Amino acid sequence: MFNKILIANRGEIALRVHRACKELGIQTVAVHSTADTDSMHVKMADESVCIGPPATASSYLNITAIMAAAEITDTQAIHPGYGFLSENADFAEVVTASGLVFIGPQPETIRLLGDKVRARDAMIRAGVPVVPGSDGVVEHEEDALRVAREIGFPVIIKAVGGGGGRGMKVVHTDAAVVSAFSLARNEARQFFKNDAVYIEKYLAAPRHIEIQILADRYGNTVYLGERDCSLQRRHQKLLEESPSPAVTLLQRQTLGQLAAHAATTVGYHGVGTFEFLMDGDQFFFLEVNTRIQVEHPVTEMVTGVDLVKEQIRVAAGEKLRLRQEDIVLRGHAIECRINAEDPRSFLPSPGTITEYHPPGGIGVRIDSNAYTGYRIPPYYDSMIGKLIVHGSDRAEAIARMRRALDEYVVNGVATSIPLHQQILRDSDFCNGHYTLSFLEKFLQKSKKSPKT
Ligand code: MV4
Repeated sequence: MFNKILIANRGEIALRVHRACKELGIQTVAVHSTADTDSMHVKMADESVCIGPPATASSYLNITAIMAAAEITDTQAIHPGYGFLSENADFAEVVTASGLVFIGPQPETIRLLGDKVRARDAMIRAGVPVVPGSDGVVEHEEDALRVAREIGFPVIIKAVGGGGGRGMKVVHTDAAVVSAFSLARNEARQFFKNDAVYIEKYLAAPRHIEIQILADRYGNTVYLGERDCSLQRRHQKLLEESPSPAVTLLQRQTLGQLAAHAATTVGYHGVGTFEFLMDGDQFFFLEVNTRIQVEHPVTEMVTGVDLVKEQIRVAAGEKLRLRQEDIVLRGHAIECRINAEDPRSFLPSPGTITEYHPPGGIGVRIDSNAYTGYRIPPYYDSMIGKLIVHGSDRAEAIARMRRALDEYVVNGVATSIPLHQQILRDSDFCNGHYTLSFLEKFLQKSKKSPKT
């Protein structure tokens, strides 16, 4: 096992990783920008190194500065958290080439799965269902039109280097294909420095279901159930739950076994997430996330498995101690992301938290870097924490989440707490009847009849 890990991140995930390290007897090194000197992750770590000015390009994305911090602190491994450098194959390569351990899959695996066409191809070969679409990259507009007509409108044009929703174009007619094709390519070139695009059948109102997997270096892979992440606005997830109210036991087993098998075929190790769209009772593979995800706690709450500790253990070369039959789902978990933002306009609301009192009690977990007096810097994302509850079933988890949201005091900045309180009282949400388009409709509804 490692003696010391550098955590190349900030905010709640840096704290989350620190906590796993402490339980494993590992020393931690925090890195931070000059905007984060007073951050909780810096206060809690055993050592800290300032790696640059606030701009992420100069600090949390600054590979040279992070490697220098690792060098001077005599670190053995680097945990990238989520976002920032977590899915950057070049970073993973630099870490490995410096003789350190990158806590994540191998650089080649990150590169393979980061290329959405290669990933789709690998999944087809592993027997995983994908959305009907083009056979690889579409090079010319004539081909785009032919593929679109073959699979039938609507279609979606996606960037090979994309993910997370940027640079996608939905097309409904022949006439719109040509302009959308060149627009998608231009955006892809700008955002991802790669103008390659591909085409899929567009599913209008699917659910977003993702399977958590965990793999060691020796080909042992387990799946840890699914998360339903359909509740999102413009690709920003707001609330996640596990298990999904829409997924049956048989579907969970089938999809889980497929994901675990596919992970093994690409030599995956570490934690990973297989994203699927669920349309009716059909599942279609979208992409693999090669990082620990924001919403991992709902899986931890229903499985009792500490995913970050397991991630560190397999990165250190340990064999998986869990077999599939050891993974038992118990009860129901829900996570609400608490953002410092206006619940109506969704604009960030940076500033000082004048009063902070998190909820507590049975089945309540807070993963947050907030405290009374904390000044939220304007440079980074607006998430100030996550409220996760566990209950014996979905109804108890919902009641517990309502109770915990009512207890949560965050003064001085606007937060998404009121929005969550409204969602937790919506009948479609409470019945489990919601898709990716839920929130848009919900916000229109609440505009017409504002209730508190
Ligand atoms: C889709 C889709 C519908 N049909 N692909 C968005 C991010 C990227 N991971 C893929 N995304 C989507 N791909 C087909 N063929 C709808 C989405 C999508 C979405 C997916 C997951 C989570 C949130 C989403 C929000 C809007 C659209």
